[in-house]
This record gives sequence, C-alpha cells and structure tokens, in this order.
Amino acid sequence: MGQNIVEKILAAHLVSGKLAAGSEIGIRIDQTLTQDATGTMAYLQFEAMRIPRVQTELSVSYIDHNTIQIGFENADDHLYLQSAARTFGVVLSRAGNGICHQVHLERFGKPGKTLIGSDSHTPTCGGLGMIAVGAGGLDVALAMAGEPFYLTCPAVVKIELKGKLSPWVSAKDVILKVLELFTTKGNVGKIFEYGGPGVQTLSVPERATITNMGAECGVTTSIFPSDEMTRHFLRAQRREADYKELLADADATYSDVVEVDLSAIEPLAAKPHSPDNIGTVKSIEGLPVGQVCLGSCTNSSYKDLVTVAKILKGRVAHAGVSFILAPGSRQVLDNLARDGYLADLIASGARLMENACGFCIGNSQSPASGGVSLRTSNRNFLGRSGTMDADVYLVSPETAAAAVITGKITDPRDLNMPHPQVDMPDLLAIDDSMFLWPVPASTKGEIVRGPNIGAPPVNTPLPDSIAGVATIKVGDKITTDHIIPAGARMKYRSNIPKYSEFVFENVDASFASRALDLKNQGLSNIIVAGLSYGQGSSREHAAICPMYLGVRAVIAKSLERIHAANLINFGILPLTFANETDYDAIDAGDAICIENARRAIESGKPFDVINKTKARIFQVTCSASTRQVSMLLAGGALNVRGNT
Ligand code: MIC
Ligand code: SF4
Repeated sequence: MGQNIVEKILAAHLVSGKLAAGSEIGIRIDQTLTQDATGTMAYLQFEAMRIPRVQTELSVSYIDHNTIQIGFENADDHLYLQSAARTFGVVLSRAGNGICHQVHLERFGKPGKTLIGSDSHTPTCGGLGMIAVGAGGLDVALAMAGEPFYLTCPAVVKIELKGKLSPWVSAKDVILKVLELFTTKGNVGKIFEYGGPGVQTLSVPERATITNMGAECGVTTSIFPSDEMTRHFLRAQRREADYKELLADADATYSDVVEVDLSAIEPLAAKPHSPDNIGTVKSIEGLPVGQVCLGSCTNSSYKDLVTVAKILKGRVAHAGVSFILAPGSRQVLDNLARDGYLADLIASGARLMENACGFCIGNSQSPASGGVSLRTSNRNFLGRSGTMDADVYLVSPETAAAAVITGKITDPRDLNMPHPQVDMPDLLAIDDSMFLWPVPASTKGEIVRGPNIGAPPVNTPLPDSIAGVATIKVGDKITTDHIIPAGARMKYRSNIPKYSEFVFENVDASFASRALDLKNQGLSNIIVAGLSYGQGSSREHAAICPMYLGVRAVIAKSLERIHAANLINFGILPLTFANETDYDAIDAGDAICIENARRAIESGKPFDVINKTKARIFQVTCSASTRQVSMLLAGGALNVRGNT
C-alpha cells in the first residue's frame, strides 16, 4: 500500500512502537532547536543529564525572544546560552540573527529530516518537507541527549489544495481559512499534510506561513511535499545539496481529506481574541487602526516584506497609524537593504525593530489603551500584546499594508492599484557570520552563570493519596499565555520562584499566593478547566511554575498536546473528566481528594475523585502511556532519568 509523506518520514525514523494512529511511537530526532526563553531551562536540564555533547546531527540555540534587555536577566541568559552551546557542541545563533523558525528554514531545514524545537511554531520547517514538532524544553533536552522523541502516532489529514490564489490573497489567508474550518480545538493527535495541484503554486515561504500557523489548530505538525519549489528555495539559499524530492505515493491513504479551493479564498482576519475567530476583511472594513505590526515567524520573509514595500512605495503611513516592522532574520533585512526595499519601507514611515520576536510576544510595542492593532503574527490572545483592553486582528501582509495607507481596516483589493507580483529570487545574499559554530571539546571553556540562572526544579514522587483544593476553576480555551504570561514577565524564565509569582496573573492575580499558602499547609492545588486547556505555546513554565506552587493535578474537559506532555514531564497529573457535565458540579475552593492515586493511574482505567465539599464522587481518566505513567509516579521525567 502506498505511503503518505508523514508515514515515509516516520517509518524512516521509527525507534519504538507501531505506526498506527493513536498508539505511542518513539522517533529518532535529527535536529533540535531551542530559543532563549525556553532554552535556558532546556540546557540546564541537559546539564543535569551529564551528557558531554549533544548526540543529534544538528542542534541550534537561537537568541531571539528576550532581546529587549531591561535589567540584567536577559543578558545573563544570553551569556549562559552562549557558553552552554560552546560546551555541548551546539550552534549558537546570536541575538540579531533573527527568529528561530525563519532562520532555521533558511539555513538548516532539510526535507525528510526530523526536528523538534522548544517552541510551538517549530512546524514552520514543515514547509520544507520535514517532520518538525514543537515540544517542551525537557523533551528537546532528551532529544539532544540522543533519546527518542515520543508522540502519539498521528492521524494524517490531507488538505487537498486546488486552484490558485487570487491577486491580493496570500498564504496567511489560506491558514486563516484552515483555522476557520478546523478551529483551535479538537485537533490533538492530527498532522495536516498538504497536497493537490494547488501546492505547486505556493513558494516555500508561503508554505512555511501555512505550516507555522497550523500550530494554532493544535495539530502535532503540518507538512508540505518537497518538490521543485523546495529545490528553488534551497538553491537560493546556496544549499541545493540538501534537496531531496519527497512526495506522497499516488495510492497513499489518509484519515480524512479536506479540500480547500485557493481561488475561492478572500482576504481574511482573525478577530479578537482567538486565531480561529475568522471573518472576511470586508466584514470589518472601516474600523480605525492605531497600529500595524509587520513581522513575526509567520509573515516576515523576504517575499512578505518586499510585497509590502512595493505596496507602500511612494506613500507614507497614515497619520493615525504607528507602523512597526520587524524583519524575520538578518538575511531578510540584508537582502531588503541590498535590493533597495528597505529604503522604500523606511520612506513609508516604518519603525524598524530588531530581527526578533519583539511585538509578537508582547515585550514591546504594546498598543494604546482600547487600541486596535493589525498584526501579521499568529496569536491574538487577550492581553498578549501587553495591553489588556486592546483588540488585535491577525491579517496578511497585504491587508496590513492597506491599513498602513488608509488608517482603517481595508480590503487590499480596494487599493486601486495592480497587485505587486513578487517571486522568490534565484539567489539571495547569504551571510552566516552571526552563527557561532561548535568548537572541539578540548577548547570548550566554562559555563557562565549569572544570578538569574537557577537550578531546574524537580517534583517529588506522586503520593498515594492526594488531598487538595480546586484552587482555581477556568473555562474553555485557556492558553499558556493565561497560565503564565510572557511579555514583560518573560525575563524571569530562568528564575522559577520569581516567575511563579505570575501564574494566572491575568485570570486571578491572587492564585499564586493562595496556591503557595495551601502548599505550605501540606495540601495539593488542583486546577479545574474546560475544553482545550493549555493551547498555544510550548512553554514548559506553564507546568514548572504551577508545580513549584504545589499543583498536583489538572482536571479538564480536554488538554492540548504539548501542554499535557509538559505536565507529565513535571509530575502533574493531566486528568480529563469521564463525563464533561461533572465540570459544572465543581466550584473553586472545593476540597478534592484522590485515594490510591498511584494504583489508579497505573490501572489505565477511569478512576474516582471525591469532591468532599459537595459530597460527590466523579470519574476522571489519565491518558498516559506506560512510559509516562512511570514518569508521573516518579514525579517527572528528570527523576526517572536520575534513576537510570
Ligand atoms: C509564543 O509564541 O508564545 C512563544 C513565546 O514563542 C512560545 C515559546 C515561549 O513561551 O517561550 C511558543 O510558541 O512556544
Ligand atoms: Fe517569536 Fe512570535 Fe514566533 Fe513565538 S510566535 S516564535 S514569539 S515570532
């Protein structure tokens, strides 16, 4: 029987398990990436494993998130990362070199290879025909130590693209369409494999926009075939030798096939406050816009920025609009400068930011109170921009450019100008001088630890009886940004006691101190949640910090993949209601108890939870593999590893 692309790559990397959707498999990892905000913890964990050098073909440590550096913390992290990279044989991409996903796509991604990254948008490299998966830092550390990466063998959904995009409609509109069809919940355990005749009309940067934002659907990853477009992209990067054709067999099968007609898509926007709250740009036309932010790992390629430069040429940003521009990489910025487009963008009033995440993670360029911000990034969760009452809309570069001109949400097709055709160049200027390459083990030097660098915390083994309190009850679609905010708080990533003070800061500011009090009384904290708990980022701090505050279990209607894995890695029980209506019968503050917890999770069967306050019993399930059950019993992955 024929194979799809996912099956081909997984089969070539399979270390344990069977390729049957739903069962746990272990795969060999060729490449890893980390970024600074998740990377310090990942390398601290790697250090704890006492492996002298990384065991992968390639591991890259990017500094791209915390580059604002107010206070000493970020700078300390950067020095730690640089010295850890040198010690462990990791390539370091220095601050200023660009956003991990854009740079990895440009310089390192290879069709047919596997990549895991401690960032949820690692699937960006799926645009090159890789299996590229976002994971918690500890899973990346384990992969660097040569361990397989374990995941639930995915169900492969084919997204059959037909037709061709109309002028002024671009890749961002395609993924917004996909988000409208699939939403941000209910897609755990799936991979989107793109196919069909429409694929060949999309360049690699366009494909990468689509695979990048597949992360918002909650899928394990998304992937495109590797074909002549891929060869062209790699040739422009002067690495055609990395090209390998990778296509699905004609008789390949899929768990589902969904057709998307590219020619029927129109300019779309994700409205506040979720990437799946999709409407046409036409339907929100005329809304005044105070800020337009162009950049992020979704839409900051050379092609995206040249398109905007061409639209804006000869015009200046509307007086009401602050126009922010953050190129995705130094390569993009360099080529824009060489080809004259940077001058056009500056002439149009662009406020040039660093080649980094910047505005996307809310550490700068927060909108005005009650402001409307149009962004080409991928997440518009409430408060992520740094302004709680701002409305953030996610749009294509074309729609963003139209608002720069008019000062209001505008369908770019109404600009009354010919659509600028931008093809990817045959050759780009390449300059790898901002990478620090691995050095021989004998010259590696010391690891530098400033006061911001703490030891990675570990949990205690799972007690047999969990006596606790439902310390907080939250609703559906709680993101990791709700659990532990990034933005201004992000500089505490390496200091867990400090960062933990901000758990649920924007949901219930009293949570952290209440949880710590209960922990000090010997009680466990339990989080009660609705559907799709833990959406969004891969940040394992959304597990580590609650663990530090004494959280022992999350009981939710459903949990998202990366967050559930992170909870297990840090010894927090990821439980789901056997009957969702039981959610309604719990109130925050209820005394909750689980007897024989160890035996219950070992059994793999639904088990009882007692709500002492309401004098009721309800059942929950712990979906963990045998391997994960041992981690939960030991109090987390580091404890298991410590015992081997
Ligand atoms: C994000 O976009 O939310 C981040 C910041 O890149 C996170 C990683 C982190 O929190 O450090 C992600 O997407 O995984
Ligand atoms: Fe950086 Fe934003 Fe991409 Fe996250 S989504 S990696 S913060 S650019």
